[in-house]
Amino acid sequence: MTDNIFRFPAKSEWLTLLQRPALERKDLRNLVQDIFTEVKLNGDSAVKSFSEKFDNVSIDEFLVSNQEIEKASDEVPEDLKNAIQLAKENIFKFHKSQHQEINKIETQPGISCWRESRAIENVGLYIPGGTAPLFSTILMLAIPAKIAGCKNIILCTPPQKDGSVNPAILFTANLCGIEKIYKVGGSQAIAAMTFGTESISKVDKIFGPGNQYVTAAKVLAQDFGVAIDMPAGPSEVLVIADSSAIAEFCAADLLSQAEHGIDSQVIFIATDETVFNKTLKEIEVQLEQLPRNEIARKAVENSRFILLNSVEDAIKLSNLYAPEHLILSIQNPENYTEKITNAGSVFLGNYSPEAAGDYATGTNHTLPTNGFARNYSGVSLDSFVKRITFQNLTQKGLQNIGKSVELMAEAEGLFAHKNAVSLRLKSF
Ligand code: HSO
Ligand code: ZN
Repeated sequence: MTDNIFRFPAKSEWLTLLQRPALERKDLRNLVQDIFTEVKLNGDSAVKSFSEKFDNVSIDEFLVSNQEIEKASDEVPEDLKNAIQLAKENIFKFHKSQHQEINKIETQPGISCWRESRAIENVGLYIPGGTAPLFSTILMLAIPAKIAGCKNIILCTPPQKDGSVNPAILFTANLCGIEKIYKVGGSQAIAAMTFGTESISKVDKIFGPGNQYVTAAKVLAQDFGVAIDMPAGPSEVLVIADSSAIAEFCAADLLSQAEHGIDSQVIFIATDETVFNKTLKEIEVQLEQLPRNEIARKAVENSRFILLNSVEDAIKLSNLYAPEHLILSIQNPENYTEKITNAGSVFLGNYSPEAAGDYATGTNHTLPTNGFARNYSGVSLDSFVKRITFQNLTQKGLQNIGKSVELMAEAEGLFAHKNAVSLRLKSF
């Protein structure tokens, strides 16, 4: 791990040392394009054969039945159900509070302008299966979709080898009121939601994480008029620690992101040498005890451990990196929040682990990765609505701006535009 450790690097080195490992994006476009063409042409039968080919599972009925949902509910332990319920309530409260009242503005006497939100009607949620079935992501997507008032919310998730779906996924989807859950994964699921098939309906926007095939398919879906939440990249956390930080906590936070995947990136910046050294040791100790130790170790190898002189510098460096998650294990963290310019979600103080936000504080865990925190927000209620602008002009309002519009239209050479105003002005 020693080539990951940087003690007091010069500012001129910061950018290079923060470079994310280049994503090994194989050119999947052609493969995904072929899948799209097939699914568009042959619907369910194409989806079925791709599931057989890529997931080794033969599914005759994609739609999960009520019996399957009931069985899943019996299989989820009561205490886990209660935990999911608690998370649901907090996520609901926070996302409900994001609702904005209509704000009518009179830009000039007789001219009022306002915006109204309308739900995106048809949304598709993709939930990966794989080594860690992320049922918590269902809460993060379905709850704001419901609050927004999306009419049709469908969910696709890959079946396990025996054709079943992880019970916690089914339980959570049902708890959130998702009526249509389909056992379909991979690019074929994204293609099905893009074009619609006999059994899977076409959607307007696709949300959710996935492997590189799913991400490539989501990117391609946009060519067919379907919007996406954001292109998902590997998970990241950046922890800033001063002398008040607790090394065991820092190590645990870093490893909690590292265990997501071998390509996860964790960055540790300390301003105190004792905390720095202790955290490095503690990572080794905790790694040994983790069931996903091999995954987490690989991610740690890709990561950076940096010692700096001040919290101010640490925040500057963090802003340059634009992490998906930022943890401030420092004294009086609230004094620094204004200085944070690029981050997906921020956790303040020693008792705010990222894991709490991943599941249950109420904030959304679908966040911008790979530097996109510079220009994207995480998923929120806004992600499930469009905003329509309205304007209403009285005679007086049109008189107030009429001359200006005429002049501008004429200057652009657009006389029909000018006329639309002139005719009205003359009629007054
Ligand atoms: N940390 C992940 C979200 C997640 N964690 C789901 C656990 N379950 C997003 O980067
Ligand atoms: Zn996580």
